[in-house]
Amino acid sequence: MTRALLSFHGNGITGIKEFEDDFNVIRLFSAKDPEAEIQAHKDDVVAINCSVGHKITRKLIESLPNLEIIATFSVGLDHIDLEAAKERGIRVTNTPDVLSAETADTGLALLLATAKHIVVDDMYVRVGKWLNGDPPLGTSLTNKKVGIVGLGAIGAKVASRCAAFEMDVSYYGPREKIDQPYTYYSDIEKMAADVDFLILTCPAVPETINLVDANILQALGPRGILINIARGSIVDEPALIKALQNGVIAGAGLDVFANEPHVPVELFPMDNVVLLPHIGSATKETRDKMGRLVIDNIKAHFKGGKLLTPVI
Ligand code: 8YV
Repeated sequence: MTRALLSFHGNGITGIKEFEDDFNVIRLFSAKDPEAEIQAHKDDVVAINCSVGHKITRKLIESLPNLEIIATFSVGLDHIDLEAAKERGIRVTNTPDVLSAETADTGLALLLATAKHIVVDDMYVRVGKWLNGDPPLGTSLTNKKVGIVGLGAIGAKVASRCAAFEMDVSYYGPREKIDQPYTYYSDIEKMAADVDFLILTCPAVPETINLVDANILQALGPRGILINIARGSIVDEPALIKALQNGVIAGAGLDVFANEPHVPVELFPMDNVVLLPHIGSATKETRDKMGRLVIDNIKAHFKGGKLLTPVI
């Protein structure tokens, strides 16, 4: 058997060439008929290299009898059927930590851009509107309250950045973290009612799907701004659109959407939203570190070594 590696993507700037010494690399991302490629190599596939947006379903896992490891180029795992992998004893790795600071920076960029109208004001200059007067005023961050949903590795980096901006930081999550200096809320609705900015950094798991619904947006209120750098599925998107249309909240900065790369067209004409194409971790430096981790995890597995960042 020639060992085959199913690659759903090119592994960023790190690339997948290094795999060629050890595997027959199946480049699904450039295949004419990816499904036919999978079928043709199904008995040889021992590893999967995937990322967000590549659904690693139970059906796919079960169709690959010799699969040993799934390495995802992401910290998020919501695209992988972990139960199915666990049942078969298939190892799963992700890319935590190396992207936490980067993703937090993107969160702050969105927060600043939304509150201070950076994107619309850039356009204000370019289209010559400034010649007719100054644009509407923005909103300060200093001394404002920010509530972070999920104080994990990324949330903690968002928190320390917000603290540096002299904001009053609180967080919501399944449990209080006594080593953290920020105010804990066990009730997200209460926190949303108390803060000016709500920043989502939690993973997409069954407990967080549609966590931010019409009630939470109502609680955040007409001066509140929502920032999402987590997953689109955490927000009830139709409810968010309504809230933005009706002034239930003041604005939103969104890096993630429920059905990427499709973004609800209702958001396009709104000048109180900033929309990004899921660039949380997207810098050369961070993507290179993520690509390296994917390669090193797969190599370690087949050398019988310890996985660097195991999930299961
Ligand atoms: C993706 C992300 O990995 O890590 C995650 O969970 O959402 C991102 O960093 C990136 O968009 C590549 O698909």
